[in-house]
Amino acid sequence: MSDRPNQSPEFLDTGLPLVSGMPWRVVDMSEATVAFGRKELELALYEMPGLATLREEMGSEKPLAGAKIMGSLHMTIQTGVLIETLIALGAEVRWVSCNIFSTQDHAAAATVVGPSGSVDNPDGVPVFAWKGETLAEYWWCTLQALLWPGEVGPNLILDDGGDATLLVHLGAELEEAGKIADPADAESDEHRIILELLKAVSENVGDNIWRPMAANIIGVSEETTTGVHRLYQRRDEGTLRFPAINVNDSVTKSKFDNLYGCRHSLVDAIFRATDVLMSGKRALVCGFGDVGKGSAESLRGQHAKVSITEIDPICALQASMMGIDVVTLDDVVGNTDVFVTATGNYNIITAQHMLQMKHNAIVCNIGHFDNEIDMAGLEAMRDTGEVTKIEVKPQVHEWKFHKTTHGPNGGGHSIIVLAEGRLVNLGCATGHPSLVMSSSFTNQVLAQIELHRNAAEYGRQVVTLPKYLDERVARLHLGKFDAKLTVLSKEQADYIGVKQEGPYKADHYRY
Ligand code: NAD
Ligand code: 9W4
Repeated sequence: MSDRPNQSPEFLDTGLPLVSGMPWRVVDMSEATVAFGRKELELALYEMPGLATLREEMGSEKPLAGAKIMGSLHMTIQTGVLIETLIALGAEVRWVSCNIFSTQDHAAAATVVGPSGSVDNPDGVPVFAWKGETLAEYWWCTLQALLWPGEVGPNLILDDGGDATLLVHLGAELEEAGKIADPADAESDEHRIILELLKAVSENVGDNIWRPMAANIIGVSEETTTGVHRLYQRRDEGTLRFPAINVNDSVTKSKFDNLYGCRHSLVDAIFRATDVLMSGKRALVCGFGDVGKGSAESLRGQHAKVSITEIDPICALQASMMGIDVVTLDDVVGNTDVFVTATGNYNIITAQHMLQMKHNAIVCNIGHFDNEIDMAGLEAMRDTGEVTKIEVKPQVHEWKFHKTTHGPNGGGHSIIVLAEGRLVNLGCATGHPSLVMSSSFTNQVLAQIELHRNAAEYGRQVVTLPKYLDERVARLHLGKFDAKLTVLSKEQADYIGVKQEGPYKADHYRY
């Protein structure tokens, strides 16, 4: 950790000065950790051809020269490759994680040191992130990355979930209203921390911080559904202060994040957690959207007998056309070995369902972040002594029911719950592989370049990247697979009514 002296008061109970002036803050800058991070960054770059090719093609042109990008996105190895690509294209960058648990500390340390720096003389990017931040520390980190030394702030945001965008907007709104944030008005613990931060800034730094910062920001690119949803809300309310590019809905982002990523990481997570053979087992995937489709394929790849549940007849018909049985959970709950939720909905597997499951059935969620499986119901049964929770290892728990009679020797049965009912591919494995993230992050880089060049043309709107850029992201990845595209002749292009160089499909086309 760096330890520059500072006069600023401590922020809440973080032990950190509100405005730190620290050049970065990560938790482990040991030589071994930095070397491990650097090696993984090198390996990941080779698996992120979109980013590598953008560096080769545009590195000398520096299309991001003058861009000051504040990034709020999981500080992982793949994100390190994204950050170093933005730098290679000429940007200045400051970074935080968008989740208190998602930082890979070796990635954060190696990104601070940079490719040509050393532990004693870091030469990389100011990163403020570590695994296991408190919420107060999390918002402190976000503030540090937004405060740009010698400047009013960044001119671009790269956001995942919308927290950086939120802080700038709330700050500017309070300043405009001439109000000091009142933590007593908070709607939640996290909201109170945000209001404490804004109050502390106005009292200790000034009451004209956020307005100039917001005015200096020409745009934001947003990674996820949640963040995009918040942006459309602001756009509709007329409170959005700068244009936004919705990266989430690029085809090359969503297919990779939802379908191919989960196809890779579901079984990976179950294996790392349990080492149980999937072949021949009965597996049930609840929800057959892209995440469900990827999950079902993941399990079918292991020759599990996969069934799905659906509410939507179109998705149910798609499953039928793949030879997958469409069933209801109630009908199969007693003879299924592995349950996976992927609906984006809540309360899919209830405690009542769990009472009926086979002994040692595996239960996990890869969909909405924490309530597709009714863990609260299970906890309530634990309070009454009906069930005991036994830790097998972190993220793997046996829940032993005492009142059932279909367990060993007619006693109570157990189930194995992974990742506490949260996203199993993140809790029990390491999320998406680099190649999947390459597709998402290449969209991010193109979005940042587009905003840096043309933000003024967009107004305060939320837009997706034009299809020719989505196609460009795909093109940038084809070489990795030795894929050779057929070139459309002029006559063929005219015949189907497209340009030879694309885009090849109408905007409403569903891939
Ligand atoms: P989607 O909307 O395409 O698919 C969800 C499907 O679930 C839909 O077809 C819907 O009809 C069905 N469904 C809804 N309620 C149901 C119910 N009660 N029973 C059965 N089916 C039901 O969404 P998606 O893109 O597949 O994403 C699903 C969830 O996965 C989202 O919450 C998303 O945020 C999350 N996600 C997770 C990861 C990951 O890495 N773990 C990656 C991407 C997305
Ligand atoms: N990760 C994460 C990891 C651990 C973890 C409370 C203790 C998402 C996308 C990418 O969210 C991510 N532990 C948690 S929550 C949690 C979240 N808890 C909850 O109890 C444990 C995450 C994107 N991504 C990849 O998928 C691969 N590289 C990437 O950048 C990363 C992390």
